[in-house]
Amino acid sequence: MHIFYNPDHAAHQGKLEMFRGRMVPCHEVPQRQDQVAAVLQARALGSLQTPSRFDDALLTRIHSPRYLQFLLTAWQQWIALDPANAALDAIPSVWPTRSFRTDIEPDNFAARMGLYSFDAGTPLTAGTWQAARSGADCALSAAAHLLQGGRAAFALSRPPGHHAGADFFGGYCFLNNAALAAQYLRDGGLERVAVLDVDYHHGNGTQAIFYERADVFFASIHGDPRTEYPFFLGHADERGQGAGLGFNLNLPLPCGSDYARWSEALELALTAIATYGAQALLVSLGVDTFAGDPISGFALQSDDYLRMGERIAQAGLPTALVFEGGYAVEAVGVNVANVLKAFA
Ligand code: OKP
Ligand code: ZN
Repeated sequence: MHIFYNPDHAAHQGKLEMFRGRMVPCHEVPQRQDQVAAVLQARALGSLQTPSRFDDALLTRIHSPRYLQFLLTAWQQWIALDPANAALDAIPSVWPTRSFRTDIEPDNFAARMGLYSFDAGTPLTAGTWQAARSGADCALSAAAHLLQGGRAAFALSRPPGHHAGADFFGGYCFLNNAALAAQYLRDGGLERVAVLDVDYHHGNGTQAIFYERADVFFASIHGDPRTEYPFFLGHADERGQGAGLGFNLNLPLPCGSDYARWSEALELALTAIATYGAQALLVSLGVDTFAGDPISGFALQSDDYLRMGERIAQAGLPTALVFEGGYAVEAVGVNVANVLKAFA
């Protein structure tokens, strides 16, 4: 198993996120990736490799140029407001909701932060661009490995990506690593690519990016958005639109779901992916479905991830797995390693 780890991930280290009226320590911390790397090495599940550097132009296959330009320069804009801002993270606080315009990029920095985001839980820091950019390289390296004939690769990237849309960040995500990898496979000549998102939270960014396309099938198993983040997308009746109608599958589950329940949804997702005729599989691998996860509501146990990996491997497709969520830091390594074991 080829494992591409993000050597720059710790450059992104948010301090606080907004939660129930107060600022609380960020859940999405560098120790998450370090913990996964340590367990993968201890269990000899593959060699950790630095990703190749891919051309910036690949990012515009998924993200808008003005969004990328903003992310690249946001920290400089933030400290230009006041040098003392260097000690703080930049956090959005105002958004263009229904009836507002989004075609004009405001001159005000706080307004630009709101234009390009959807929540106040995602601090932008001095090293966010550097970390997210190298994280994207990990996902692209994993995809490139499949195009070279590899059977499986793991992108150990943080920050995560599946909530990031074509032109917005949020949910701890800035660049949509799985979408970039899926597009890379398409551009490399594969005609039908599937994304299976098993993170506890619905991958709203990935869904939105491919919603009107038939060439990338998106399937997601997640906490019901009526009660769970990101709330405003991820319902079962979202099946795609236009040319993409029928190529989006959402399988929301109630809080408390255990592996018996969860694995029924996995069967449905993998059957749909097989019927679609996918030539390669991207897995948005969040392990925040774990019973001990501090921000999620499913009840999977560490051993369940062994069965999850076995079942996904049974699909028999070239597979790139991309790290997403998982916030029980002491268990995140074992849970990811258990999934990868079946591919190693
Ligand atoms: C990212 B991934 C908002 C806090 C809500 C956001 C959860 C993001 C999960 N103020 N928490 O899907 O694991
Ligand atoms: Zn998640």
